[in-house]
Amino acid sequence: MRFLIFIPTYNEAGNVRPLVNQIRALGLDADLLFIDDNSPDGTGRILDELAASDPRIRVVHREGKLGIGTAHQVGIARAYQDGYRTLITMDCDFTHPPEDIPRLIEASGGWDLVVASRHLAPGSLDGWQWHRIFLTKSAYFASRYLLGMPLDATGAFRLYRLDRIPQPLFAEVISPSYSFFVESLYVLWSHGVRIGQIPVRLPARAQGHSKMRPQDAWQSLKTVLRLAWGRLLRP
Ligand SMILES: Nc1nc2c(ncn2[C@@H]2O[C@H](COP(=O)(O)OP(=O)(O)OP(=O)(O)O)[C@@H](O)[C@H]2O)c(=O)[nH]1
Ligand SMILES: [Mg+2]
Repeated sequence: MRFLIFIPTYNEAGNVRPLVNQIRALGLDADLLFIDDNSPDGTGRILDELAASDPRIRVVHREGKLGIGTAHQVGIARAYQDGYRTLITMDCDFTHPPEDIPRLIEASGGWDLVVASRHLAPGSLDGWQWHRIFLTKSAYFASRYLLGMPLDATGAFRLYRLDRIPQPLFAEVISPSYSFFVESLYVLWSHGVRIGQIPVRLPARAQGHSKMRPQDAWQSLKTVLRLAWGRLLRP
């Protein structure tokens, strides 16, 4: 089964090569798509070198930091356009271990979308800073009790069965940044897309720095409240 793995990058110069090597070591029939937002640390140049030596790697360069949500929108649109039936999305910083990709694929038979969940196995967030654990748990609580969606809604480690998800649903997702994740999951969920989960243990970021700022968490909370309000008003 040929599929696409999409990875957005911003200042991941130390991570891209080892990540590609680890994914390749799995021996999957996968093409890779990166979207780099003109990373000041030269990630885009390294990606171009990787793409030059591997025809299954493609790189989209955008002129500046346009947000992780819009990067995922472009990645998803490209995947549909290029006819992939399955799309996997993940971060570049090894918080999404490549060795879990086969488990996502195994789980995808019965679902339209499979989400890696940090809330199913004990110790999933070992080694994370307390404030990130607090944010992740709060987001899970909000997703569960405000949106009625008992899912790990804020993570990017996902498998989309594009052959089963109508593309126009993604046009309803408007968040440009981190709130893309909870919004996209809610939009798909509320349109009856069948969403499964696999338990994952996620290590903290290996190298480089987080791009998530306090205003991104605040924006995600505002998005949840907007969606919850819409849910209340729904007939
Ligand atoms: N193209 C693009 N990629 C981005 C942008 N912001 C973040 N990324 C990438 O999206 C992925 C997730 O970003 P992170 O900074 O790791 O966010 P996070 O996982 O919530 O934060 P940490 O847990 O601290 O790592 C990484 O691969 C980043 O390089 C952006 O504006 N544009
Ligand atoms: Mg990260």
